[in-house]
Amino acid sequence: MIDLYTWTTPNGRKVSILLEELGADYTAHAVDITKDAQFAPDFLKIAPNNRIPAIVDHDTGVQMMETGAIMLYLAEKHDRFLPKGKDRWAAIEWLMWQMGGLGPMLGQVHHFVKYNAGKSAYAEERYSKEARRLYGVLDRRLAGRDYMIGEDRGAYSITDMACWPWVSRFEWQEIDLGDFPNVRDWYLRIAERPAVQRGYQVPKYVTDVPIP
Ligand SMILES: N[C@@H](CCC(=O)N[C@@H](CS)C(=O)NCC(=O)O)C(=O)O
Repeated sequence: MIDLYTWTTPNGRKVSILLEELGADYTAHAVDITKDAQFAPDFLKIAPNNRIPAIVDHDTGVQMMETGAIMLYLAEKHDRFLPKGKDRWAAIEWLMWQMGGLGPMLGQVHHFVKYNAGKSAYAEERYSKEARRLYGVLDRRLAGRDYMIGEDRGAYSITDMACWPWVSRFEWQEIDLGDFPNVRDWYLRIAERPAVQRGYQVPKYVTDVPIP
């Protein structure tokens, strides 16, 4: 059984969507980052960077923070959603692109454009421009493909699951998906998946189990 410590944000949803896709046995615990729960000393023991999400896997004794690492761990543990051979490295390459580019830059757009509009014209322009550049990169990657990684039209993988929750906030980013038709089609294709719809709502049921 896995304990997932999370909140309804893009990084949290990356892991809850993967756990739902895997049909894994897990319990979600809410770490309300709007109330600074990520700074609680008990949470710090499993997430030294004070960011959600984090997991404790009671089957293996592994506990982890950082979504890129958690997604690779879960994909390997279940032998699913991480391609083999050359495509494995493409999956990791684009997962790192999400971790180092798409996520952090869109996070800055949320901060400056959505929540603090008008405070820094420079930051709004810089991160909005960077967001459009990254959507362009993703749109080119998805040309002629259904999913980001794999032969022919590609196969759904953790790389898609890592990028999708960030794109799902395109309205906050003032992005018109009509300008990026390959991203739009990919976004809608993944949005139809029942596991994605379930994972998006986590943590719906808040538990009071203490962090081990
Ligand atoms: N690189 C980290 C980023 C995690 C992260 O930034 N989580 C955000 C929510 S999306 C958070 O915990 N924010 C709380 C805060 O900023 O104090 C990961 O991928 O796990």
